Amino acid sequence: MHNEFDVDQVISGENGMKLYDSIGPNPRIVRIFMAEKAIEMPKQTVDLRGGENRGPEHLQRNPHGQMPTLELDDGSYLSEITAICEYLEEIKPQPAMIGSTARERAECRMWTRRVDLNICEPLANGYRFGEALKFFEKRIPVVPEASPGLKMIAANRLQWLNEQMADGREYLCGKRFSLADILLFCWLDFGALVGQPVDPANTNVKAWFDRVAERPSIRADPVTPPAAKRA
Ligand SMILES: N[C@@H](CCC(=O)N[C@@H](CS)C(=O)NCC(=O)O)C(=O)O
Repeated sequence: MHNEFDVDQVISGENGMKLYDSIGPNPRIVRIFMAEKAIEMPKQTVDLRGGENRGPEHLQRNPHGQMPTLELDDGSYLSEITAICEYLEEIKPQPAMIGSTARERAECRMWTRRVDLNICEPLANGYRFGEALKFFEKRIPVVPEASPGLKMIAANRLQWLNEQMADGREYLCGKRFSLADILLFCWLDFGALVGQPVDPANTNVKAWFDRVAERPSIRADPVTPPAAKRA
């Protein structure tokens, strides 16, 4: 298994890891995280639109049938984007995208969890149970009547975040660009394509979004159209 002394191999992609990749915000988050840390590895595209991620071969990699999934050098697999990013940060700690100290790491995890639970997940499920219902109803349990409420929660918590950012911070963790920013950015970028744009009244969030959008890692990996046609 890797440790932090494998850094050169991690950078050169000779480490035996492989990213099972696809369209969608979650794989994009991991790709941007890797780009920020200059981590390269082979990628294998899985056809999410065609449902390959729900087929037996991918289910054996990730029993949740979701994307992305990271194959490790011993042939085992990791999924869930935050777990994948935590693993990559541990084997290549610099540049730190989670944190260099216990305090920094905790701060990033706090913001990652806040935006994930309160904004990204409700936004995603608002879309899956709404515009993308026909696409997702054969894949996951769906609750169509929850869609408007979930969208309302995401919008409400974004407004809350806008108030938090009135302190003039550059990024969610102050001056540090981190995993929390990548996660939120990718979901808001996607939200704008599926009927959940950021309310322009959230001027602090909008300024942060425009700042993050200029990063080379983001510009090099633009948002892709949603997999689902409108229900
Ligand atoms: N909690 C998972 C979510 C993964 C996820 O929902 N991935 C989407 C792509 S953005 C997916 O696989 N969608 C297709 C499907 O569920 O069939 C993570 O953190 O990785």
